[in-house]
Amino acid sequence: MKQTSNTKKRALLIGVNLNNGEEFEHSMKELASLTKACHYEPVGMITQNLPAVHTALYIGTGKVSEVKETAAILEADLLVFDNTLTPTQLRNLQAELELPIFDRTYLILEIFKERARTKEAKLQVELASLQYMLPRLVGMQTSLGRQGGASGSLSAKGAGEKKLELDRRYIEHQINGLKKDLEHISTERNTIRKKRNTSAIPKVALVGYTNAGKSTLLNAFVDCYLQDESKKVLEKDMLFATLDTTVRKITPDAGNSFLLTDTVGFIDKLPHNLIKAFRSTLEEVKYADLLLEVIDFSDENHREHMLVTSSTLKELNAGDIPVLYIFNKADKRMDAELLPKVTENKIYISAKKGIGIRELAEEISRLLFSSYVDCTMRIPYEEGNISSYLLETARVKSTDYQPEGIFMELSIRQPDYEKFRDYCL
Ligand SMILES: Nc1nc2c(ncn2[C@@H]2O[C@H](COP(=O)(O)OP(=O)(O)OP(=O)(O)O)[C@@H](O)[C@H]2O)c(=O)[nH]1
Ligand SMILES: [Mg+2]
Repeated sequence: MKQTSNTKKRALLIGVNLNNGEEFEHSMKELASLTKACHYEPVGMITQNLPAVHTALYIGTGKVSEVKETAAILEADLLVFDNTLTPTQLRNLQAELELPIFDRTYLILEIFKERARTKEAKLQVELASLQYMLPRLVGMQTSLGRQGGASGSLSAKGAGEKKLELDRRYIEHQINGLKKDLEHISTERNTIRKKRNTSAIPKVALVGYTNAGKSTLLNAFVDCYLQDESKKVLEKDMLFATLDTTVRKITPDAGNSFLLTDTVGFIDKLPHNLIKAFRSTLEEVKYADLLLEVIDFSDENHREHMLVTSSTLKELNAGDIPVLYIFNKADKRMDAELLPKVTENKIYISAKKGIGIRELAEEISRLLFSSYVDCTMRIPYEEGNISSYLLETARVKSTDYQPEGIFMELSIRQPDYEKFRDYCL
């Protein structure tokens, strides 16, 4: 899909404005970003105000010829529609407009396809695109047929239909195979997660709209507390830079470790198939003790982005997990000396400049470890597993190795205190 700038395919963007709101303008801007992320060049935009989309054509009948003329004038190579086209709309439009037609979902799938790195992410994207393709085979075939200059004879048509049926069966077979592979990976992931659960280190997940700065924040934590460049992840000014889940153990101070997970970003109208396909990756979110919702505070649409994030979280059954709101990129809107700013459940930081990372870690610790109990325990040497568990999960203020056992001055989570209170002095 990669092309050099002078050979980039030219895309004409088409949108239907249903509520005359500002939202539409933002959504068209986002469509242009998605188009660019697919390495196409947006060369023009046609919009139409309608009370409802046209069932058969998406845009109004009269608008179709305007699109045709404009595409010719602008020498467009392809057309990009702002919303998911139904299979019927795609087929009808394809018959009227003799250019390749893409929609928002298709672009997102293409970007995911290009960015997927791990085996699991690749399978997930493959599954989502086959599911998208299956009901649209007819529309896609028409376009292929036209490009190939197929004859309109009856026999040719019969052969086409046969091929279509074979394609359909083949794709269904592929879909089933992919689902099985993914289930298998998901079982493995559960085993790993269970192992992690027994270590009782609280889990914190970074969530939020794509490009908000989640990966940059993970890297800022690595800079601050791990100082190991190899533990860093990709951060980049593009939509969907991250598709794979990464987990890092962060230890701001003794005993206060937590596991920090970076996840795939959300977007408005994220194709449903993709959410389903990425469900196992995003399960990390469901099992988190705390969510860090990263918001691009410098983006004028950040409020809409927050709504999208909260509805996506609900869809992932993660709507009840406590959230700490992180207004990131605050360096673009506020004076540096005013940062970081911490309020009730909000914190204003700059992940890129490393401003507010320690304050954020304190907030995380407060939220995760506030139900801690201070005590002193004597752990016999034969209970080595308990002492190592405590060293890993509790705040250990001092350890003293005496003949009768290890004396530990601790700040320990309430449930662990109940569990080990027999060892308390
Ligand atoms: N000015 C400024 N830029 C930032 C800040 N944090 C992140 N960025 C930039 O925002 C862009 C996106 O950052 P990422 O960390 O890749 O965003 P993400 O949320 O992981 O995005 P996806 O993985 O695509 O969902 C990068 O170009 C970062 O350099 C910040 O605090 N200030
Ligand atoms: Mg990222």
